[in-house]
Amino acid sequence: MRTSQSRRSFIKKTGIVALGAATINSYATPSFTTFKQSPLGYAYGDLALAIDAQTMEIHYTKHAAAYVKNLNDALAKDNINVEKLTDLIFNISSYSTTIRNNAGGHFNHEFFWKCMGPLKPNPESTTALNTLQTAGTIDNLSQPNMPSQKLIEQFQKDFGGFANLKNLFSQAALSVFGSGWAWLIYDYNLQKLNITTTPNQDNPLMNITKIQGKPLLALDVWEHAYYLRYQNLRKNYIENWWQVVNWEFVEQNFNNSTNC
Ligand code: MN3
Repeated sequence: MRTSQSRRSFIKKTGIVALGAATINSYATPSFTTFKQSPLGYAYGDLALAIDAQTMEIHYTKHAAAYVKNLNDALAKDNINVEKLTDLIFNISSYSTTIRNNAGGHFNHEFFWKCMGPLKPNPESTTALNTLQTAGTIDNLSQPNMPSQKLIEQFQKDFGGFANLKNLFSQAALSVFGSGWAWLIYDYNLQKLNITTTPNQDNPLMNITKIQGKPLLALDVWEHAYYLRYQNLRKNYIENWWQVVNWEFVEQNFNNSTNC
């Protein structure tokens, strides 16, 4: 009896010690990474051509904020410490569904905010537009928010034109069943630009995704991204969204993906 009591006592004590150690490791070690949202970089109302201020505010301060909080909570709970978000994303098959959903949610939203911005005149775009207009090589000339000539030429090469890229991407975004994302990527296998979709909060960098590649542009087609203004009309949200695409960001991603 004395032995059994001692064992119980020992388990009780070590249990407390182990809990104490986990707590210190999770919350007090200075090197333990917690993820944070980056500032949006523009005002909630700046994308009003396509997305109303209230939707942007709720999306950023509630939905996107929840992914970061839930990610940090899940990592602390599982005692996982990584240096960068991509350390999780690239190896996502090694982690729980909770981490997959919330690491993806955090990564995708941080990326999505940068894909958009207030419309501003781009002299290079205007020149590119005029050149192509004269040459008669593009059909949608009413679009004020244009990519640079370099991107337009790449779209011509990989999709047969900027208008085709927009149509293919829009169709892909419309075709997502339920909640998910549409992506323009640099496809590692095909070694060219490609369009793809992912369900839920998955993305093309995850090692569980069928078509993998470097994201250049993303569109959130979860209903929380558009429902206040567009209700069930996802098609109208997608059409208007092109007006607030930040083509400079897309070009930076393109340059990084191909090192040219
Ligand atoms: Mn969202």
